[in-house]
Amino acid sequence: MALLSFERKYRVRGGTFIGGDLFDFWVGPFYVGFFGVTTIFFAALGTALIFYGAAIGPTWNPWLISIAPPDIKYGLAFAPLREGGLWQIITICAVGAFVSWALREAEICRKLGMGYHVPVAFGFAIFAYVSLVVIRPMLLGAWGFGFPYGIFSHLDWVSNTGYQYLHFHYNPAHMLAVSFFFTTALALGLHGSLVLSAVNPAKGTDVKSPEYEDTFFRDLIGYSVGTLGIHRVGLLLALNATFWSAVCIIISGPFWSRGWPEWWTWWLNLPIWR
Ligand code: 07D
Ligand code: 07D
Ligand code: U10
Repeated sequence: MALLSFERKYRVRGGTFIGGDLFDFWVGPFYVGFFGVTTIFFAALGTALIFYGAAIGPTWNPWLISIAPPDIKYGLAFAPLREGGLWQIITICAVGAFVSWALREAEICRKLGMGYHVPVAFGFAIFAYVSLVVIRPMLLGAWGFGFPYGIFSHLDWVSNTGYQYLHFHYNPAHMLAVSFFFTTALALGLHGSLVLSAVNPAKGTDVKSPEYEDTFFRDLIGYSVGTLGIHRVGLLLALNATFWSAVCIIISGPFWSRGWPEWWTWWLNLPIWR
């Protein structure tokens, strides 16, 4: 069935979590739904507030615009708008927009009778963001520990926060996260290239079946995880990358406040060296 006629066929009512039929329609290719409206609301408000922050700030240079969180002295209280209050409302808008987007994905899954894998996966990205601007600041007792919203300023925050622990590479959860990110890229490189080599071969040659893909890896490394399995592996790798990222930043401060190299003294203190 052609894609456009398939879309017409599945565009039927139902599957919504909330709002019944009210927002159960499409605008062009986009499904709207209750959570489409809340997405637009939070995203529009958050973006408008970033523009407002830029307007009262020192620059319109897009690389340098920055909306900073409140000073640590405000703790977990609301701060005045110009002293971090904007950052707090923008954070609420961001969480609102991201969660709305995930729920809109889930409604689309229900309409199509599909699994919830995509919204669950996006949930891990939201978790990483929330760990940076909600969970860790709350554990440390001040919103001021969140990162500033600006292209370069957020890089400064990452660098400063890293050096606060002397050598962030020694954070064991950071090591796991980095390794999972690298492995995700390796897996996607292998998967993309293998599929293209089989189903998009040189002109005049036949498209190859999955058995060829399996055989390639059995010949090469003695085992093939299979054509369904590689997608499970990919998802698992990507989710772990984000999950261990969230862990590595949540433990930095709330659960380990010294330099990360020092954490490894447990290794030097193992009784086997004595
Ligand atoms: C390709 C999907 C499309 C998404 C894009 C990003 C905005 C921001 C806002 C002017 C893969 C859209 C960007 C909406 C405009 C204003 C106020 C996804 C793709 C194209 N970062 N980060 C970038 C975000 C954090 C770090 C680039 C967001 C943490 C480092 C872009 C968040 C830490 C580097 C960006 C976030 C961190 C970057 C490219 C949220 C640890 C780079 C992103 C909401 C995770 C790189 C100048 C990309 C760069 C970069 C956006 C959080 C570290 C501006 C939205 C605090 C070290 N980050 N980032 O391709 O070039 O993502 O920076 O959490 O080197 Mg960042
Ligand atoms: C948080 C993004 C969520 C995004 C969402 C969606 C929009 C809409 C709209 C396009 C998690 C946003 C959508 C806005 C856009 C349109 C239309 C993703 C998030 C919800 N590090 N490090 C990480 C490496 C060093 C430090 C993570 C490598 C130094 C700190 C990852 C190296 C020091 C923190 C990672 C390296 C240091 C991190 C980031 C190498 C600095 C964190 C990925 C090779 C001196 C952060 C949860 C991530 C973290 C983090 C990789 C070096 C410090 C594992 C490869 C030694 C302080 N680093 N790092 O988390 O864990 O993505 O955040 O040297 O906070 Mg690191
Ligand atoms: C994968 C795959 C696979 C495929 C695939 C893909 C993974 C099996 C089959 C998909 C992969 C690709 C296409 C590859 C490229 C993708 C990437 C590199 C990832 C990064 C992507 C991007 C950078 C693109 C990002 C673009 C986005 C997010 C779209 C932006 C769109 C919007 C902001 C609109 C969203 C729509 C919403 C929220 C609902 C609908 C709303 C409207 C249309 C607007 C009008 C609003 C209303 C009608 C509601 C009214 C609103 C109200 C009342 C509130 C208003 C309030 C105010 C304050 C204004 O595995 O193989 O192939 O393809």
